[in-house]
Amino acid sequence: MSDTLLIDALRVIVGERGVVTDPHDLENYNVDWRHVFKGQARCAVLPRSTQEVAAVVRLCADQRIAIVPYGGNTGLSGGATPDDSGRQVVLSLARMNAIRDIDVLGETMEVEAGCILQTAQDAATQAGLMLPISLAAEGSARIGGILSTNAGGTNVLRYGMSRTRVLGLEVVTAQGEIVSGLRRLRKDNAGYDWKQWFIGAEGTLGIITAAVLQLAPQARHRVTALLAVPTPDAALKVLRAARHHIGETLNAFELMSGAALELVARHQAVKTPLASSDWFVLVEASSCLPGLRDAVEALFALVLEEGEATDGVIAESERQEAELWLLRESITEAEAREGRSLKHDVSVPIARIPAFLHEADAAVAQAFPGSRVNAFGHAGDGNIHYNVIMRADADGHALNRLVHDLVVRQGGSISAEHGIGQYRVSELERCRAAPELQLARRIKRALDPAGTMNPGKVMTLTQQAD
Ligand code: 2HG
Ligand code: ZN
Repeated sequence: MSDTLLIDALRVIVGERGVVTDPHDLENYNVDWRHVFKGQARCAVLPRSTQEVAAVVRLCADQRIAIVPYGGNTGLSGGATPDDSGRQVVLSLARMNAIRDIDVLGETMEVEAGCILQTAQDAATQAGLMLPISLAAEGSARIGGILSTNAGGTNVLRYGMSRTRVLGLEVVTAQGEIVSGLRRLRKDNAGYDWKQWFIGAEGTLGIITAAVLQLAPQARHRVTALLAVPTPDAALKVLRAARHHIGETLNAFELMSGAALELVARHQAVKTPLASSDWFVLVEASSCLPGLRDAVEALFALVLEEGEATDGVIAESERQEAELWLLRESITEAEAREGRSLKHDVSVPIARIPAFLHEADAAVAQAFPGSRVNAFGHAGDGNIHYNVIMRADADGHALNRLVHDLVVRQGGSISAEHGIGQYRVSELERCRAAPELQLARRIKRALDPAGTMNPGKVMTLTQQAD
């Protein structure tokens, strides 16, 4: 099918304004926000309804045209960036952004894939509830992308990954059929839980068009605090004490190196209220019941007395809370301004974080002299962003292999929350055992036999052995 015929056919489905072909406008779809991944889309198409998504997918499936689903373009693994063939069609969900329904008693929200996370959070708050998915990119990330990548964020410790929020899902399959399972049930054991196949599949099996999300009661009493800790080991002792003393109220337990906060001070002019330290921990806890602040103060007195923390501050106002979070949420931007950095979004069993950091720091310093480690992350979940700032000519693949080998040795994962996208395909295939990879390929072939759904992401299909 010629470009002109394809564009005309797409316009019939989604309307004149729903197809982007202008090279300047296509740039948004060709490049990820960090400008690390670049491709060339044939065009971008923006359907307004699930029926339109299905019609676009059917047209492309007929013509064997590959589709790259696209949310808020906030990913860090290139999952929404087309290849450079100029043949792939980017399908953006941006015009499907309705919040269809909020059920206050059942604590659920039915929402379309293109809704921005923050909009969905605000709607839940207005209804007297909360949507407990929280991440730095929440002002731009869209629900479909969040679910397709099973995004993590800062309160996974308490509320789980995005997957755990999903009660029901509506998808368009690779063949262009609409499968709707928009049930708002907490209990639904009727056969295979097929929605899990699409959550975290990064658009390689079909397109998520809407979801029913499980909301949570608002935890109105909130305490946010920053602690200086001497070592990652001490940070874990604080974590253990926090889990023991304030238990399920702990939303977030974020570890940040002193070096990470120096980057933030340099590039974002945001400074920590505490004296310099090798490590810091940002803690947030919340509860429906009063008395939390006293419990957190008692906890802090304890860890300061034991020497597990050396200094600390508890936010006194919402403004101060926001200032403490700004430190944490500015790290990614600050790192991007510092120069070339290679990201390692790794997880290890929590107890092994100190050993991993120790081994990785030594190995990286030895193999890549002059590189600088920017380590921070969701220590309460065992997830460390072990990013390395290095010279433009340094061998990034060798660095990735070195870090990932150490992760695997500690029983960890080479992607905790950012997904595989196009960035980690070869590393996943190197680090995961063959039976796991074969199982994944079998699912891919069953659901997308023509291989038109986001090809080249998550896995390659060249090994046809199984
Ligand atoms: C975060 O935790 C994000 O802030 C981004 O997952 C991490 O920049 C990164 O590596
Ligand atoms: Zn993160």
